[in-house]
Amino acid sequence: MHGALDDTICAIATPPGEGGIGVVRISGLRALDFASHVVRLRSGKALQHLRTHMMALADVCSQSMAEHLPLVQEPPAHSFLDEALVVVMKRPHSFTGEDVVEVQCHGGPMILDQLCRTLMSAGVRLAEPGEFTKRAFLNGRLDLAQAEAVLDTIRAKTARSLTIAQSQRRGELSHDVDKVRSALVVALAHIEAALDFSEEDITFVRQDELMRVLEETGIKLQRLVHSGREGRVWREGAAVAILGRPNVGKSSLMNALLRSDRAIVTPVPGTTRDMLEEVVSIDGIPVRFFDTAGIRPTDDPVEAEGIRRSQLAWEEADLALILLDGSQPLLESDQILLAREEAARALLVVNKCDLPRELLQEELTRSCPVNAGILDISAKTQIGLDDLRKTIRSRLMPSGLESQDGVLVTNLRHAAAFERALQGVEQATQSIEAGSAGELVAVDLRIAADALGEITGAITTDEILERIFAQFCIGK
Ligand SMILES: Nc1nc2c(ncn2[C@@H]2O[C@H](COP(=O)(O)OP(=O)(O)OP(=O)(O)O)[C@@H](O)[C@H]2O)c(=O)[nH]1
Ligand SMILES: [Mg+2]
Repeated sequence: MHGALDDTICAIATPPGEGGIGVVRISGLRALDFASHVVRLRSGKALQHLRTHMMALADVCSQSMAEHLPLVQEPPAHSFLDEALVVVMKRPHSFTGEDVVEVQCHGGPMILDQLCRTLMSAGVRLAEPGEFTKRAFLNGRLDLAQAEAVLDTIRAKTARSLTIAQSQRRGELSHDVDKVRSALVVALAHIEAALDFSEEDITFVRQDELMRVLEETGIKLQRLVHSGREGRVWREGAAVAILGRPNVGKSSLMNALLRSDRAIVTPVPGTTRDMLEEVVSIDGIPVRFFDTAGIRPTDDPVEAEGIRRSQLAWEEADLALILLDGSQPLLESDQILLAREEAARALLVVNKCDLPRELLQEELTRSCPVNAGILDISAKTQIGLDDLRKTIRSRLMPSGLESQDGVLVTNLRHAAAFERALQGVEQATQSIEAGSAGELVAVDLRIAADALGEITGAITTDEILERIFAQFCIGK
């Protein structure tokens, strides 16, 4: 549970470990007061008198200084912790909307830890994960979708994911949601007014006008729902498993995609035993590639465990690449893989096309699952890798929606809410067409408007908030 808003919180805002600089962040009603316990400005000024958003040099102490200690007096030598730059951001012009003090010390875990401990002994509470961002939301600095985008911004793995996260953090998604929601709320108000005054002969909204509004919102929601089906990939990335019998060149392909010698490659079949996982940007999509152990019958328990993991990776992957060796005829171990049900959704990749071809086309077509795409590559000479990247991308993003204008839905919670909103609008449209009572139409429109309200947090519950902010790191 997050504490009340009237207490003051602190946390180390920089990642754990050693660094050039480490930042401790303090936020709350008494942030300046508490910070004065540990921070002594070199200028001799009181922290309260420091101009907002201006840096100042200070000494930081590991012992809470008594409040009556004159400002000009040096802190006792034994309690000197570090030299720091301090910035005060006065409410409401701070990230949280509260008074915030950030102390930039040297990035040593000992310094940062002791600084936080001293603040805590003075009465500051250690922040919970995401609590700074949660306060920004509760104080109206960000809506919920923007707050979630703060996390996406931090976690973005490719430039494109970052651009999308930043546009959501700036509020572009929220803006669209608010527009659609207010159209629905206005329609709802008219319907409800008509219900209240049903005795009197007043028309509050013409049916064709109502249908027009519902049609327009339906189209907008449909686009958002569609983008949400693929949007998860921008935010979380997609998993692509490289599968095949031993020695076909899986590890070589992994290395070629990574442009580094990450995986061990040898001419010995059964080289890879453990699964390797690395993220590569495929035209802006963060793709996690899995290099797996070659699948074949084996008595070796280590290899067997590797093969078991390969199969798990296949089941969990968004896309599987089945690699074949073009310089050899199709073997039984290849055929076993191709015959699997999941192979129908895989992409067949024939490797080693720099060598003379021994894999017969008719043999391949015979064993190949229907509709499977086939690509020729050479992991060694990089032939066909660009085509492979393009094909992977279009398999992961078949709609091409991301190349169009307009915001993208990348968060599963938002996607689910848009689906509910769309269902509500469709249901309401059907009710009107069927000539159902206004009450029924109103119920469906209310469901749709509330679902949209959950995205921006206009409507929310503690449970939703807790679930969202628990995903954040401490200090954010
Ligand atoms: N000529 C040629 N040789 C390749 C190519 N790709 C891989 N090889 C060779 O094939 C052998 C096996 O490559 P790996 O990448 O280790 O194959 P693997 O599928 O990971 O093998 P396991 O880990 O044993 O399952 C090595 O000797 C590679 O140099 C290619 O495109 N052309
Ligand atoms: Mg390998």
